[in-house]
Amino acid sequence: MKATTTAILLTSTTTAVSGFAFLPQNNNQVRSTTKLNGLFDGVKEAFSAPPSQLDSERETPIDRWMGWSVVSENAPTDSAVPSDFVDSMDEKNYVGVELTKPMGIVFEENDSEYGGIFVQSLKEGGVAAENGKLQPGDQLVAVGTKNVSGMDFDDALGAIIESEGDSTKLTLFRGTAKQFYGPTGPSKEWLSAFCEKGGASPQ
Ligand SMILES: *[C@@H]1O[C@H](CO)[C@@H](O)[C@H](O)[C@H]1NC(C)=O
Ligand SMILES: CC(=O)N[C@H]1CO[C@H](CO)[C@@H](O)[C@@H]1O
Repeated sequence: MKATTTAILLTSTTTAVSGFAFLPQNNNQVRSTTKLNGLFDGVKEAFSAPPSQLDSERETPIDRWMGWSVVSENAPTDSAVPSDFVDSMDEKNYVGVELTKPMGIVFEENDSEYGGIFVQSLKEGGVAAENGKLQPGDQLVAVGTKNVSGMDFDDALGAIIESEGDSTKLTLFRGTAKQFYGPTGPSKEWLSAFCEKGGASPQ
C-alpha cells in the first residue's frame, strides 16, 4: 500500500519533469522551482522512476502549483488517490489556535531529514488541552505570521517564547512530517502567503 502511494505521487512529478525534457532550455527553471518546493528527494527518485500510465488520474499540489492540470474528463477514481494523501495546500488541513502561555504543549523535533517540530503531547489540564483543538502529531508551521516550518527545536520554540502579547497564535498542519515536508508539501509561494496572512484562523 505504501509503495503504491509513493509510486502514484512520483508519477506526477515524472510528468512534470519529462514534460520539460522536450524543452531542454527550460530545464534549469524546472530544477530551481522544484528546489523551492523542497522536492529534492521526490525529484531525484522521479528521474529514475519508470514512466507510467497513471499520470492523467491524479492532480497533486505539485501539478496545481506548477500549473499543470492533469485532471481529465475521466473523473479520478477514489482508488487513484493515495489513502494517506492530505492536501497541504488546503487551509482545511491546518489548525489555528490562540493560546496564553504557558501553553502546556510538549513539542518534539522531527527527524533531521525534515526538521520542524510537532506536538508530542498536551499537558493534562494545561491551556492547550483545555482549548481542545490541538492533537498530538500536529506539525507546527507558523507562530503568528512567522514561518517556523523546518526550523530546529530551539529556533521554533524560540519563536513562541519571544512572542509578545496576551496570547500567541499558532498554526499547525494536521498531518505527518512526510506529508508536509515531503513531495506533497506546500509550495514556497503558498506557504509564504499563508503565513503572511497569519495562518489558519482560530475556529
Ligand atoms: C520557512 O522557514 C524554513 C526554515 O527557516 C525555510 O527553510 C523555508 O524555506 C521557509 N518557507 C517559507 C515559505 O518561507
Ligand atoms: C512523519 C515523520 O517522520 N514524523 C516524525 C517526526 O519526528 C518524530 C521524532 O523523531 C518521529 O517520531 C515522527 O515519526
